Amino acid sequence: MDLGAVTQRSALHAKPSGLVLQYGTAGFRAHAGHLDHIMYRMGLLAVLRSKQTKSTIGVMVTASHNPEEDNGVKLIDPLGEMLAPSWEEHATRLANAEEQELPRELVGISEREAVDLQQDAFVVVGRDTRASSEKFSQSVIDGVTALGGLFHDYGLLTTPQLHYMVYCRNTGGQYGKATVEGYYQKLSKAFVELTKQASCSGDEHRTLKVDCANGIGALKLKEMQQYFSQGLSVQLFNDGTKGKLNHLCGADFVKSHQKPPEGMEMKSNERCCSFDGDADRIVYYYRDADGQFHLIDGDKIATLVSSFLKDLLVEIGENFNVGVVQTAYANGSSTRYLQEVMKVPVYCTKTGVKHLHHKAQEFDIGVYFEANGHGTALFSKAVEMKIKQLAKELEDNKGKAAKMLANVIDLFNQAAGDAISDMLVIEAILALKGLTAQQWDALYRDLPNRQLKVKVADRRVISTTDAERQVLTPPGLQEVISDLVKQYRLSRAFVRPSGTEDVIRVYAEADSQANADSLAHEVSLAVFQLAGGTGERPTSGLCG
Ligand code: NG1
Ligand code: ZN
Repeated sequence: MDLGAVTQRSALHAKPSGLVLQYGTAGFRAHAGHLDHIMYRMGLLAVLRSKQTKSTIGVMVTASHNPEEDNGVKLIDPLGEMLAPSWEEHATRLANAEEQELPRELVGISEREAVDLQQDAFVVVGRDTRASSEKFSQSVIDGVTALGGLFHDYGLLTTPQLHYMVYCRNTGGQYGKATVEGYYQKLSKAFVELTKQASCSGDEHRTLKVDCANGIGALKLKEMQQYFSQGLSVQLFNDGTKGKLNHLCGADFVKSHQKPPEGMEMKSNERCCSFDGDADRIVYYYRDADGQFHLIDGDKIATLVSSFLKDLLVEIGENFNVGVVQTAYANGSSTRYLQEVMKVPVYCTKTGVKHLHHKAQEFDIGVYFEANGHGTALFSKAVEMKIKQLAKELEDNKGKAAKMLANVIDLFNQAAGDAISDMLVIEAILALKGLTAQQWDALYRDLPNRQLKVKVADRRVISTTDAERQVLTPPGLQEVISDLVKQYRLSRAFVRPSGTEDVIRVYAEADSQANADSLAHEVSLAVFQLAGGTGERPTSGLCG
């Protein structure tokens, strides 16, 4: 390890002294002005991780749905997964080491993780469309080369595309070709094959309006649409040519405000969807004949997907174990529907896709979605092989079902939640089942809910247990929340520190919107009082 070169180059990416940042739910996120040293150091860390795992590691520069002024970075592990938790700690330590401590910290990590420094390192880099991202990806590359690592810069990519590239490269191309073209071809082929089997449905069923959050999704969908146009035509809005990234649009805006994005014309009963800023989340929605807006979130996507998969499994007579993984943010109605009507086992993990992803890997087929629309379905290797073999052997309806399953496996991004891949899966299922958005929405009725944010002096004062559904500290807060919940029907509420923003998040649901709003407000007040709220006391009617 040439520590001289590392230190010398680090001076060009100097850490503002005293600045402390943490590797959170999705890597580092902060105002772009605070991040250059983090980028350089994540380049360094990626080299160590690559040497240790003897694999290609990914570094993605993005802050997803955060405002344009923010940015962020996360590392992608060999199978396209989120970075292992022990390395998140290394990331935080490395990020917070003052300039003179940097070499010692690097040596410490290498020793603790038994990194063979003679090993080659290869890092792939991708970035979103933020103004600061290009320069930041250069800082990452500076870090990679300072430690003697080799790299490939993919330039502009959606986050899930970079996960896909990492997975392809570490499976010797078995999963697919590690190029943007390879990604388009693999997904589009599976989609077109699938939709060919749909009985002819009217044109309106095959047109979809997509709000791209003024982000990278617009560029990539524009490039990709020619590959799948046989099965679907997409109309792009908020494509980045006029509006600001994530501003009054995108999946996060639509989900948290429960209203349509600006910049999209919606006629009644038109099927619409929104991506977030780095295209790893998707939510659907429509207006009914009375002009009322209806949101179809990640929970309903998980329900649609798992019911489709279960039907096909019944058809081919295979009894694979299918599980659905959610977080505490899943709407209570969705959990009830999955368990009681669909008879699917449902598990709850902590927020953050790495938790859901790992849980989903325990099943033959694991479907996981956060309510905000981030998710995918995972198929074990054995199941994939079996289904692909049945697709060749079986005939008639069974053969048709097995072929559909084989294509669905190829269409889902097995490395990460992916708005483009999920969109194509959903469109294929709706076409095959002949369902409109309204019919899909009618599977169950969401319980009214509200999310709020509370500012506190130090969000670490709140700790949680039971997959974040119960508060452990500060003392007394859980009792207050439990008492408040008892005052409403069909109610539930919980609070947790955000991993991507400096706030406490509050969630409440109840039998009516007014009650969900009121419960969320009362819980916010309790958080403000018992967990060291700062600034103005929460006022009712505020939307998080
Ligand atoms: P935090 O800020 O930790 O709540 C948010 C989302 C997560 C996840 C991450 C990463 C909610 C309530 N939280 O995390 O689900 O998607 O961002 O983007 O939606
Ligand atoms: Zn995202």
